[in-house]
Amino acid sequence: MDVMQEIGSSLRNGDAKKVAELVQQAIDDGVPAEEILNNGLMSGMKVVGVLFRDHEIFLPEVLLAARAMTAGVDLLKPLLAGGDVPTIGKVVIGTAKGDLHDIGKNLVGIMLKGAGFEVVDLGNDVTAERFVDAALDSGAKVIGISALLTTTMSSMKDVVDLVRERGLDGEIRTIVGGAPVSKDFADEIGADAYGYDAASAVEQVKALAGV
Ligand code: B1M
Repeated sequence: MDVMQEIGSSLRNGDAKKVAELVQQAIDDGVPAEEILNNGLMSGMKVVGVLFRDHEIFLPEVLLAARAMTAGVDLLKPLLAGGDVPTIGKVVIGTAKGDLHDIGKNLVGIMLKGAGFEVVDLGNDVTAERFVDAALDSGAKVIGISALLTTTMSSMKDVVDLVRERGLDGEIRTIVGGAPVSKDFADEIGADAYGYDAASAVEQVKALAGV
């Protein structure tokens, strides 16, 4: 088994210590951070999702896998975010109301910081009011909303609608993303952009912020 497969299987076993050790080993061996993220951690988490869907593992195991993933991502953070870069804009991010999944949203935040954005991270289970108020308070021109549940995708529309209701469209732009979200859904709810993954989120936010 190569180190990427070992990272994946240790993540599936919820062994945060082993994941951290292996990720560090891969970093020391010069494996690019994006490769460790995609071929090790994300691949492992994909399998966890399938096993959970098929009732072969249960919530406590998924929670342990999530902790193991976070341990790995924490080590990759400085590499993904890069060095000091000049600030090019401000973005408010968070996970939609009712949704506690934050690993993908955190990755989007890391990559945005790496690209030079100041990121106001509101965490998870964020109401439409908190998103819009935070953008107004911080002067952010973009709000990024993540959702992992089909049941919380509708909360994204609440944010887009509230931006409109307050007469802020054009001034504050919205981008949505997360595993169940699609470009069609983004268009349907009137969001300004859709990010497929963290890297595409950065490209889209740059375009929205005009930088
Ligand atoms: Co849950 N969960 N979960 N879960 N969980 C899913 C999402 C599920 C698909 C699993 C499954 O059944 N196969 C399923 C949803 C089904 C559905 O809605 N149709 C599910 C369920 C059902 C649930 C609960 C309801 C289970 C229960 O209680 N019975 C519950 C809900 C809790 C709640 O939110 N209210 C629940 C709980 C949990 C844990 C807490 C145990 C844990 C989350 C821990 C945490 O996040 N801190 C968890 C996990 C880990 C998962 C899976 C296994 C993995 C998610 C993840 O972190 N992926 C997930 C299965 C899956 O997605 N395959 C599953 C890795 C992450 C890097 O990817 O988040 O997709 P992702 O982010 C990507 C892109 O989507 C994109 O960029 C990221 C990087 O590429 N992206 C954006 C994300 N946000 C973006 C924003 C953007 C742009 C791009 O712009 C703003």
